[in-house]
Amino acid sequence: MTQTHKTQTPVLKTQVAIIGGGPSGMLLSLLLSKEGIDNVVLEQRSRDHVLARIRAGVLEWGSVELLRRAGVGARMDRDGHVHNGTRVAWQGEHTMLIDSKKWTGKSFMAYGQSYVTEDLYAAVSEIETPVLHDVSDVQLHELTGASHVTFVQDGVAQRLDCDFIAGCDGFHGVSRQAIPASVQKNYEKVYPFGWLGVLSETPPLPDLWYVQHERGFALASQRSAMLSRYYVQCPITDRVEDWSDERFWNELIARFPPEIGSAIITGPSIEKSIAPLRSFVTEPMRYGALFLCGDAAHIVPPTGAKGLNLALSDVYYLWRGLTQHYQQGSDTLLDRYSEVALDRVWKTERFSWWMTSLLHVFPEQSSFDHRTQAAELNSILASEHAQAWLAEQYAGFPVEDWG
Ligand code: RFL
Ligand code: PHB
Repeated sequence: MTQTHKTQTPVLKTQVAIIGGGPSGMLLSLLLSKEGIDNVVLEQRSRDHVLARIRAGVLEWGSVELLRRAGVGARMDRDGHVHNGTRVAWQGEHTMLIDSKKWTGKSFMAYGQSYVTEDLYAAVSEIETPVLHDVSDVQLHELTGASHVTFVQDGVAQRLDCDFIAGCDGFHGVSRQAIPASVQKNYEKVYPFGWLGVLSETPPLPDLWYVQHERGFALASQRSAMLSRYYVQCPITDRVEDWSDERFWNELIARFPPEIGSAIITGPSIEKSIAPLRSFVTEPMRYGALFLCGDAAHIVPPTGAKGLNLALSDVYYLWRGLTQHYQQGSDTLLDRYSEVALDRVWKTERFSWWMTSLLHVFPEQSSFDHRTQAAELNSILASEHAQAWLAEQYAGFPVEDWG
């Protein structure tokens, strides 16, 4: 990053301006810096705020390998928990293993998004790439011309000139809004329920469990040997205050088959929050110099554990494209970015929607719908082909090996 003063406004200059310092923005920054590509990250919140967010917990093997390749795999490999499959229970009695190792050769890793983000922040600050926190009023300009970003930091208006802008600023960010409505098409589905999540300092169940029950969906996950993460489907109108710890544990356990529910070790919650569920895709993911990555371009309901993984595969495609641009002077990969990323996005959107539809109770659901949901799970249990297909999708669609 270089700095000049044209008028009163300080003008910074870089090759790639990255809007958003979540996992997408920070991984992209790290990968670009390692290729010698100059970049600046603009993040609206403080570093402490970003690192305190509790979100995803499951990394596909492709994500694990990408993080290792970026040089941030050491703590993940030490503290993460490798799983060869995940379990599903339904109607309080049936169970099945989605054996991803058997059907795809791939495992997955339980390792919290907050740890991934911490590892990325540590690596980026070590190589001294600028990450500007607490910036406000970020605006994108001239996306098909002399692209630049303006923002305010510490009350001072600034301008960042750049070749490219990576919009990594999540679903509520500004980057997506900078694409003219005439070229943008949005697809959206909002689900009529939420997930109440609880973090507790208790030993988790050994496996991840996705649970369908007539009382609603439940999920048992983990962060470490002494940190559990659980979720129950709840009405979207509920507030966290409606859910005492006692009510949460009773509801969670009631949704599991009794022999598994009785193994859940309860304790005080250390975090409790309600998340809405949404499917969303914007097309295209590129407009002029702007490339959208991660939640800025798409949202999946968390039932398949895919949001962070999709964000990381977008970053992979963009990193390869930008590297080709700067090192080989060719834009063939950048020109295909939107098409290639969206192919994987839509397959994953379909899977996440399907897992959500299969495992949740919908308000308008009839007894017929409830029985066909159970019949679908019984059909998967009875078919090795269906189990293999489910395992392939849970393990994650291949990331096209390009560049
Ligand atoms: P993020 O994490 O939202 O980061 C965006 C960053 O941009 C900043 N920002 C701005 N900065 C500058 N100017 C602006 N105008 C800005 N507006 C926003 C924000 O402060 C923030 O720091 O997006 P990113 O990097 O694309 O990462 C996406 C993931 O966070 C998300 O997909 C996952 O958390 C989704 N997700 C899961 N994904 C998985 O792969 N596996 C899981 O097991 C999983 N579980 C989950 C989840 C998401 C959940 N919630 C809360 C919706 C479980 C839950 C409950
Ligand atoms: C989590 O650990 O937070 C988690 C695990 C699996 C999911 C969603 C969230 O599908």
